[in-house]
Amino acid sequence: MCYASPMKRYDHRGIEKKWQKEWAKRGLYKTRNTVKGRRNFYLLTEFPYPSGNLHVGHWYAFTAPDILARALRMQGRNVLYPMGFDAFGLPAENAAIKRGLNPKKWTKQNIAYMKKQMVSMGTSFDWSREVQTIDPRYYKWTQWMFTQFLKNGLAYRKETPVNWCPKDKTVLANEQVINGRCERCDSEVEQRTMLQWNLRITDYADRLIEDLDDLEWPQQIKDSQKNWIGRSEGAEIGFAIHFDKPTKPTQIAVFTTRPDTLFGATYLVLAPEHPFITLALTHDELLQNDVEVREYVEATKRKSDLMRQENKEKTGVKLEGVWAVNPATQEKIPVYIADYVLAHYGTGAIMAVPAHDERDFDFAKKFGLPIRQVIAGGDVSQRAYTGDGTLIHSGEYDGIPVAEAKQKITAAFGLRKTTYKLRDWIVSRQRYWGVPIPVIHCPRCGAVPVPEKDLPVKLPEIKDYLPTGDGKSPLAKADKWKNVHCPQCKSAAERETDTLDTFVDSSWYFLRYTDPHNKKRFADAKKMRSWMPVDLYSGGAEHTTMHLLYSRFWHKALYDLGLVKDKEPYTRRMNRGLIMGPDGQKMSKSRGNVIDPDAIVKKLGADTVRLYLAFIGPYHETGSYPWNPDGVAGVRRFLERVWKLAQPERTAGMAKKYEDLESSLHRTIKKVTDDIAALKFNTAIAAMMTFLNEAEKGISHAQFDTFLKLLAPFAPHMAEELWRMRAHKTSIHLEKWPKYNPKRIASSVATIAIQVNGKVRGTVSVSADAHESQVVAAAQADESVRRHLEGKIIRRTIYVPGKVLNIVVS
Ligand code: ANZ
Ligand code: ZN
Repeated sequence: MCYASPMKRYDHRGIEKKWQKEWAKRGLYKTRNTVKGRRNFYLLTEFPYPSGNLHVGHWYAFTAPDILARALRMQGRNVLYPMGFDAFGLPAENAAIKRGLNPKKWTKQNIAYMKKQMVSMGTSFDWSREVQTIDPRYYKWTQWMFTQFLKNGLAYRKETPVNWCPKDKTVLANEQVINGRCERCDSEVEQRTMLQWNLRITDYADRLIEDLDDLEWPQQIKDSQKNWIGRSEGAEIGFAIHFDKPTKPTQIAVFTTRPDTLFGATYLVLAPEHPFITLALTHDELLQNDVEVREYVEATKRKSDLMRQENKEKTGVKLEGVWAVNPATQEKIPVYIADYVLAHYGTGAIMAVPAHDERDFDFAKKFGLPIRQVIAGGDVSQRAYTGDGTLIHSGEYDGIPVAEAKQKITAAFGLRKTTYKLRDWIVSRQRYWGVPIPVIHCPRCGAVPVPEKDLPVKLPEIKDYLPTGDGKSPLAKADKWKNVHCPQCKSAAERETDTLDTFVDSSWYFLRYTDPHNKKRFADAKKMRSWMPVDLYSGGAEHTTMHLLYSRFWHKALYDLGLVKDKEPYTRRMNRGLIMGPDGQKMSKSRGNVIDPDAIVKKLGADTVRLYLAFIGPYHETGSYPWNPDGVAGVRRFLERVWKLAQPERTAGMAKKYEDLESSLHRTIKKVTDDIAALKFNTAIAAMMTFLNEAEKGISHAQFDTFLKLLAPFAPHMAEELWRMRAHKTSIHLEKWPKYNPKRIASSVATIAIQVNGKVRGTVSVSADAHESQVVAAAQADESVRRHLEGKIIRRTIYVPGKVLNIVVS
């Protein structure tokens, strides 16, 4: 008999608040460095800028790995899943300035709010390990590491050509310039030369490439880093330079990856910034057209390297009165300056081979220069031939293939040389909101690192923190702070007033999580040992050639100084996908397609949003997934059905096992377990949905308990509520993960009758949920069926799942 008992409503709001409080009170996610019998797992997800509030992307970044963290804990691992804030830097500072607020106040306010939001997601972060890069107790160690680098020659100060953002009034790293524009504010970037602090990342170029081999990273991420580092094997070849005026000849070296084409070099091109030009312009009798040259040099200054590399009409100026000699042919060839040759790549000079290089071809056509083919294999009348072949018009080298000729011509005329696209990392920022560079400039001793006992150099509170645009940080005006005595000789000296790039702050934050309160070291060696290297690092694709590369370099530098034990910080890396607006476009305020997660959490609950985001696509792939309101409603309905099924009147008296459901349950356990491990949260959820369909026909108490445990990492609040409703006294999140019985899975075998053109010809045994294609394959392998298929063509198949397969042949 059935009584309409008042069913408890699924009140997500009450439930979620209640359990979030309770978990915090019980310290459920406090992580100890070691726990007996549990292996450690370090799961890291990139920490956010305190921009104001969390968007859907943050939800995706934090809640999906949270599923893995929770599952791993139930599976017996000791999991570190920490969180913090990358709180210095331009975005926060710009936002504060826009609102007329002090950056510190603004940042702190945002952190407080965002933390609340992160709790509202039901994330299992251990907040006792929170790291904020603006905390002097943290940046003391950022500064300390910088001083170690300085003492060991890894940090140096140099007049450096830099990208200057006129709006943000600061230097930008190459990585922060996108198509000639500032990554943050989209202003066109200018070129300036400034005295800057650099880190020697280029010293690590080879190791940054080679050590990728040992990492379990997607190939695509490895390739991006390799391309960014851009190692080129080639040769340096010297060209003699002669003048029309009676002046002593000199030499210019070029870098080439095609020494085999030397006989086809019909002119030289120098970057307008090449030191030879600077020198020639001070001896104006050398250049017959020095005015024209000077003008071109000036015009080039207004262009960024990226603009110069764009494929458009070539420009340049011939140096009148100057000649080069091709060392292979002894021919006199003209010398040009052109902005397509970059000053800071290779030697800043090239030998131009128009027959075999596209840019040189375009240039030669425009300036009427000779095009001499030296590699057979293609036609060079319309365009350059860049393919392989054997040498022609190359004297004694004729008939030799390209690869061999490269070796031979290099040996005869030049030196082997490897060049990189990667530049040293400029870390000076002329901004207030950052870590002060811990250096004191002394007129006698030079740049002196601030001694450890005087660290941290605290960022002073100043009134006028607006960027000045004069190339100096606002700290330059903080006289009281700036004027100090030299730590070495005690003379009057000045502090460095630039601050560090925020990518420095984030280059080691994951080490601090292992020992966040240490006052004596950046982290205790033993504690680092228990967690490092990070087992899985989840992040955004935009960091592939920035943070991800910088932090690998930083880690290697620490490794070389004996400060960490691993060569690489992250064993596995994954770049997650992007959540798009419902229209499939990138979410943006101007498009009006921004989804506000807070509103949905209020209406439908954090569990729904978590589950929806986990369901939206495979987590380890970098696809883009449009937000679908129907999908959200769908997962909410799923949760409501779970809720309903849990009500006492549904499971009352269900003490006996529902045998039919048993094998399905075991299959679901296996599928959810495997899929979580593979980060395929979407198919894990699909499996739970399938299971629910069956369970609604009848489920026992024990079976339902097992199901709840599978659900717990995904919908932690609901799972906890239902668990406790069922009179369990302790948290479901402390339960052991269910194990499946392989026998139970195997027992779910179905016998399928196989028909050929409507007549039963045999039977096959397959797993009950086998796909049609699997059944067809099994049928084709069956002896008695095969006899009826021989010599025939399968036109189509009709499958009644679990029962009959009809194969239509003719
Ligand atoms: C002669 C030549 C002949 C070249 C040929 C190419 C093809 P990657 O692979 O990117 O390293 N180059 C060298 N320095 C340059 C600079 N500062 N600015 C612009 N271009 C520069 O490219 C190396 C090639 O780019 C070099 O090889 C040089 O042109 C050019 F059939 O030398 B090659
Ligand atoms: Zn001194």
